[in-house]
Amino acid sequence: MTYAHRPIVYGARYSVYVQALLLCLEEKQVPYDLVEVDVFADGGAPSEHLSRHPFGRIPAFEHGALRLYETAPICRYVDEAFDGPALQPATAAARARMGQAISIADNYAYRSLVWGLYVETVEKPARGDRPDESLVAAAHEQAATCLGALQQLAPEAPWLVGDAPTLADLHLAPMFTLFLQAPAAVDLMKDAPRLRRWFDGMRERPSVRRACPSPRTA
Ligand SMILES: N[C@@H](CCC(=O)N[C@@H](CS)C(=O)NCC(=O)O)C(=O)O
Repeated sequence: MTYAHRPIVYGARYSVYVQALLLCLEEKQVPYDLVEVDVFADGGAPSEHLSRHPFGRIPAFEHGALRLYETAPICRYVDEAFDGPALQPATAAARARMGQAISIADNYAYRSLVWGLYVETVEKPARGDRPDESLVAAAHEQAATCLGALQQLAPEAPWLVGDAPTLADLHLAPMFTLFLQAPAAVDLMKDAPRLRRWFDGMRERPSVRRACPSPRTA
């Protein structure tokens, strides 16, 4: 399929939020351009990026005249504006469940799984820095709650919220790619066998292999 405008993603491949959007574009088989923006560069986000994203985060997105930021609504737009497999469930109840999983990711999992466990216990030691143990302890507790909550969303389903992958699976897979490298993940995942099976399925998807290479940070 060709489109009048090729979407542009502003961001960096190491970002879990950029990866979630790239996964969405890959699953829909939409060609896109990625314009590199490093918000962690010395001095913070480049000033021209603030016109795309007033909070200086990545990703930002353009499609023709439409400019968007915030990953969840961008992904909903991509799913609805382009051909390809539907990435949102058909029923209102299942769509609400999908939104709930995405909110868990944004409000609780990103901080604990990515920053509290991956960055503190994998990335910091790799660059010779010591983890902040109080931060790690708090993240561990929050991570356990996140895993329990995610397991309960659709206890019998193969994907996070049902019988087919949705935007929720794409939103969370990049966060899990980092989290699973943290030493604490071994024990935490023992209590989350459904999530283990889910992630084993996700990591086999060609989109995940392309969009979630192993990491730098967040
Ligand atoms: N709520 C934003 C979160 C995006 C986000 O936090 N991106 C991170 C990279 S994964 C970022 O830009 N961090 C820069 C910073 O915290 O200064 C979204 O959904 O897009």
